[in-house]
Amino acid sequence: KRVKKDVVESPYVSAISELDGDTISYFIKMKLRVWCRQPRGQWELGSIQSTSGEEASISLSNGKVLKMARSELVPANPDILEGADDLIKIAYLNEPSVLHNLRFRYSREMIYSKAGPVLIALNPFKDLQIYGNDYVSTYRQQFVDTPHVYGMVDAAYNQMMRDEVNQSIIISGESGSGKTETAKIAMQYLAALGSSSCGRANDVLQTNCILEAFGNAKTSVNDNSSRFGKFIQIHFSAMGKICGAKIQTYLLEKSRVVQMANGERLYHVFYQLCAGSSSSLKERLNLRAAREYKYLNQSDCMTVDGIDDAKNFHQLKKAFDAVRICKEDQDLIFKMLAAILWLGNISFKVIDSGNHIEVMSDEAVSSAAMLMGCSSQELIMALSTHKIQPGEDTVATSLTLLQAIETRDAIAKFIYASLFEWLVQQVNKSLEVGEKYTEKFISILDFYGFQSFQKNNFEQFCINYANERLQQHFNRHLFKLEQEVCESDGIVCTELDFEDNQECLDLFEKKPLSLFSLLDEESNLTEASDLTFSNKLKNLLDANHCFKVERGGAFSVRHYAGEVLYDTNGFIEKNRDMLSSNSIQLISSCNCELLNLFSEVFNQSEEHGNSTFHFDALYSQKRGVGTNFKDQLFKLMHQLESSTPHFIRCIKPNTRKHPGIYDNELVLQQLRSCGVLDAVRISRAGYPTRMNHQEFSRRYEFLLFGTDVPRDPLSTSVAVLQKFNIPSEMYQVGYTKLYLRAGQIGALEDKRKQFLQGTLRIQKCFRGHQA
Ligand code: AOV
Ligand code: MG
Repeated sequence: KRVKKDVVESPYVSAISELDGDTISYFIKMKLRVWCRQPRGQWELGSIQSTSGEEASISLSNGKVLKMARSELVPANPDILEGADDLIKIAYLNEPSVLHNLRFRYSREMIYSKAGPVLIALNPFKDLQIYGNDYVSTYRQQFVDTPHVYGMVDAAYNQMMRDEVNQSIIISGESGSGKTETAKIAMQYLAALGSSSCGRANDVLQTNCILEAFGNAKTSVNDNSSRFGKFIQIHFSAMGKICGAKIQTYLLEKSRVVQMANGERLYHVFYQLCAGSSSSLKERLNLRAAREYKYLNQSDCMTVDGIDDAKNFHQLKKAFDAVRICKEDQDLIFKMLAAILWLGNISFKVIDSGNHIEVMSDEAVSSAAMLMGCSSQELIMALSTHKIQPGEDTVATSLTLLQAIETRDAIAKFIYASLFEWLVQQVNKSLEVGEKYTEKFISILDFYGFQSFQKNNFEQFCINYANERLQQHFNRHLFKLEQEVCESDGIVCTELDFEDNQECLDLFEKKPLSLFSLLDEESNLTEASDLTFSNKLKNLLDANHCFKVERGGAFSVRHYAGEVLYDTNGFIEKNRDMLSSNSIQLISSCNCELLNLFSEVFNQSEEHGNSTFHFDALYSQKRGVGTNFKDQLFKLMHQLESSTPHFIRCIKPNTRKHPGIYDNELVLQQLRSCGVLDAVRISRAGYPTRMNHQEFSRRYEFLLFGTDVPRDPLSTSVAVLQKFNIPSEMYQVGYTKLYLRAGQIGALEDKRKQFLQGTLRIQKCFRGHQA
């Protein structure tokens, strides 16, 4: 189904335009409640007192009376719909109504709402008493059906057990919106349902502690920000017990090993190690306090309120034990971390009138060398020289200061990233599911949301591409789901129009002229730079509708969630992610089990022609970080597509990380970019109000008084609709539910109100007569 452009740019524009002029006229005629747009863009509730021409005079709830243009008014929903737990139930889907509804619920600590099949989770920024064993059993026994992560996970679990189909829970949202917490809440629920005597469920929960220590850090936005994407499959036996798990991680933010912004921290584990290690470990690692390490003290932030690094270090060691990482391996891990910290303290002296450097031979060099298992001299050579091989003879040239710093940092980043990957492998080995147990699984995806900053880099480029893929999955699924609902309830489906973002995806991935393939092509040229890359894009991609060349080597992409400007600075280098041949040689020759293991990737890359780039191999075609990520994502999508998805959208109600504050603008922008409004639109296109026949007849049956009231709810529903002359094109009658077009429920509510007021008047009058 194709395609209406405005849907993508702003779901709200189309949501609002759903309300044709007639609806507003009706509201004006009936003097109903409306939302009025105020000068600064915010909305106020009011009711229409009188109208003349294009103007209406509105009385606001604070008593003020305003004159407003019709175009500044949108319908408010009848009281009965206030705080609806599903946005689909809102009769008039418009910006202020959706925001008001979520705000109404948030102020009553109802942080979860549905938008059709999607669960919306507003971050409460405080501990709510809505989790734990009692709640698990309440949801397990289905005593309540108020929206909750537990409810959604329970449905997934039941579906898995009943239909034997794998399930996935896809969580997205901005940084700090609550994805990781939500994923943990989901895992807790599964662990509670699926725990057995073998204790696997607890082991699976312990992985969170390890991954968070190594993959999370304090950022300016979130004190416990995940700097990687995570996909965990939790496997269940035929009896529904957890029998293993498998974790896949994506795009760890490597740069955070060596630098961060002020007020932020590196990965938690560095601080944990410094704060929590025993004196004997400290001695073995020659470990100092955190503030003595340059990587750590670049920022003024060493500790975080509410985070106890020493305590977390003990928990980390326990978690290592739980997933059977032996003490020797634990020691090796800590050694690598200490080596990275000492590498950061290595400094350089500029010689040769500023052109070259010398490594300061001090404690930093000797400690780093000792921990890595090489001699100080070998480390110094790797950090200060670059070998070129013209023919047989090797010529070593001295590096500049910038090159030396880059080389040192590249080694640190390489060690850390390899360590992270290796750890995930160890965890996976420990939680591996034996062949004979392989049954079904529920996977949970905790992935970075769409990002659009003033300046966007290679990281945002990859992350937004991933979101574009997930969005397509989301849209296609909802569309399919809606059709299934219609079919099973025996009604005719409305023609849905939603934008498919294939064109934007093609821009990224369709060979030969795609952003990723051109980036690899350029990365493989020795003389390439970010400028040659951006020129190439300009020449070859200009015709694509989703692509625009911008000034200063930048370009912008029209994503489903809005246009994003990317700065090509650093693209080539980050895509190559290379290590100098000197560094590779050093790492391979170190007397350290882990480093030897990590260096195997270079041998493999030569054999298989993929994996990482490095200086000496630039002439052969290598795949860059971008393409590898794309391939990883293809696999992920394949896994998601072969499972039944459940979507959770996390929303951050304020940027101050405070409970109780709800910032309309901020919420709105997130609802847009996570596609929630599209979801609502798709799910309610045509017939937004859905009520089952029992509910409907219970509420409106009495309006039929004086006529023969039919017995069954379905006939009652139809009789009510007919009595009030609701035109037949305004509704459809399904087997289980009534489907009403926008505005119809409001009209019926008015009838109901008028009728009740009439009855009240008659009663009063009657009593008056009696008196
Ligand atoms: P994120 O995963 O979405 O950000 P988190 O899950 O780390 O966000 O949540 C951020 C913080 O919000 C947590 O540390 C909690 O303090 C609070 N929080 C979130 N959800 C809840 C909840 N249900 N109950 C109580 N507090 C909550 V990032 O990983 O930065 O994208 O990269
Ligand atoms: Mg997170």
